[in-house]
Amino acid sequence: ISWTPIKEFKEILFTQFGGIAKISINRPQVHNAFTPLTVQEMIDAMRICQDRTDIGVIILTGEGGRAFCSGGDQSVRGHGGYVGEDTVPRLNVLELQKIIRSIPKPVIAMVAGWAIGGGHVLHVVCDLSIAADNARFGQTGPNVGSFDGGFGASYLARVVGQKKAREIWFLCDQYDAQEALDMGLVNKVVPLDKLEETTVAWCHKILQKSPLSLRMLKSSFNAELDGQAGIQELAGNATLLYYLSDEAKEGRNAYMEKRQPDFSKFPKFP
Ligand code: 2NE
Repeated sequence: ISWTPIKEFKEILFTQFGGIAKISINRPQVHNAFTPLTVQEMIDAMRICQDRTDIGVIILTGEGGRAFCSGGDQSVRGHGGYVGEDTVPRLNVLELQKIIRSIPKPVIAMVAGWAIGGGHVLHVVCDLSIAADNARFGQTGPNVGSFDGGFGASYLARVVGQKKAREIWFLCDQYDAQEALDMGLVNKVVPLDKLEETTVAWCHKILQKSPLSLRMLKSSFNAELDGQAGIQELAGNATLLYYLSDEAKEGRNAYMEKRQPDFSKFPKFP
């Protein structure tokens, strides 16, 4: 597979293969732990993916084959958050999680090796997760003085159930790929050397589907869980669909032409 660079970043690789974008954390020396800059670059890349109409699906992964992501880089954890060059402590990974959930295109976590701590939460919030047989999953917060009580707790519990989610956080055990599959934490397990090929094949299947249908489905799945913000997302998509209709265009045209709108020809569906 020949990936073409989309944009140069310092701590991630951002590439494209047809309608597939790949965002890959490039800090393998620390098992792809993230700094505020890594996260900001992933946010920028996600925004580009959202705006680009030729991109239909996004792969989130890590370089090196030994780790997806090991969470926040503890060496830059300061007083109140993770600290970058601007010396401001941040937890901007929470913003990234929200973007992964709300971007109207499927996001697939392609997990080789460690998906641990905040790195584990990143795969949890992706729409789908495909794991290599060397993948290992777990939370470490209570070991290192941290926790993620947002999606990292509540959405994890929706995925694997309350008992299992509490076990994952309270014991901080590590789970192999088969165990993750058994608890519904990942969609598929494949040999490491088939990971990218399989993920790209899934992407190609998705790219053949109706993009508006996928968009509506993603926001529908979110709406049930995300309260008013979820309904806003779903309703925004309803507005998009309505704007595509002649009925909505009649309203706009009448306003622009300074006349009364004539909605009489539009059916009142049962
Ligand atoms: C992932 C794990 C279990 C792997 O163990 P192992 O033995 O295979 O590798 P090793 O030797 O621990 O790691 C290789 C190098 O990567 C660094 C290590 O310090 C080591 O560096 P050197 O000794 O070779 O110099 N490294 C690995 N993870 C790192 C990290 N997160 N930050 C900085 N350096 C890291 C093992 O490495 C591990 O347990 N890692 C720590 C996982 C962790 O606790 N992550 C933070 C959780 S909190 C969080 O992510 C978070 C949150 O809870 C809420 C909001 C935002 C973030």
